[in-house]
Amino acid sequence: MPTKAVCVLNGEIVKGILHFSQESAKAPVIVTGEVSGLEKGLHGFHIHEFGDNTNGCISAGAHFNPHKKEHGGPEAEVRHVGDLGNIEAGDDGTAKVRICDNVISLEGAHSIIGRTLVVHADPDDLGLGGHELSKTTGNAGARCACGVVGIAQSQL
Ligand SMILES: [Cu+2]
Ligand SMILES: [Zn+2]
Repeated sequence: MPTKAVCVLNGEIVKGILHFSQESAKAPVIVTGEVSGLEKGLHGFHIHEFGDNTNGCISAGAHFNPHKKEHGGPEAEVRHVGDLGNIEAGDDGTAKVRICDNVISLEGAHSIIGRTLVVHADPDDLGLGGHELSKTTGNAGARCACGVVGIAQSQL
């Protein structure tokens, strides 16, 4: 049985539902779903460390980074575990998400269960932008919406 998780994003304007599925502990995690209410273009998409939204998305802390590495793109060798890159919204403000990632997991030390998924206002420069924030956050700007990743009903 694959392990499944779900995240509901409930920002002021930005909304979404993301589904996570993993066939086994060593298998990639498939992330699918839709995010609406975005400005057209790229938006940083990360797992942040804490599943704490007491002060909105700010309480989620920094990018999930158990190995104390620099920020990077999802395909980069040096990245935070939580670095999932960008999602891209079309003219209608909706991003259709389909990500396959080999670093995040739904179990073990890289588990994202109980942590927060954040969608940002700006593009993640994947660590390459030369901005003072490039190597920590990808300079992705404000947190438009966030939600805690939780265990899903397995039959869904
Ligand atoms: Cu982020
Ligand atoms: Zn990062």
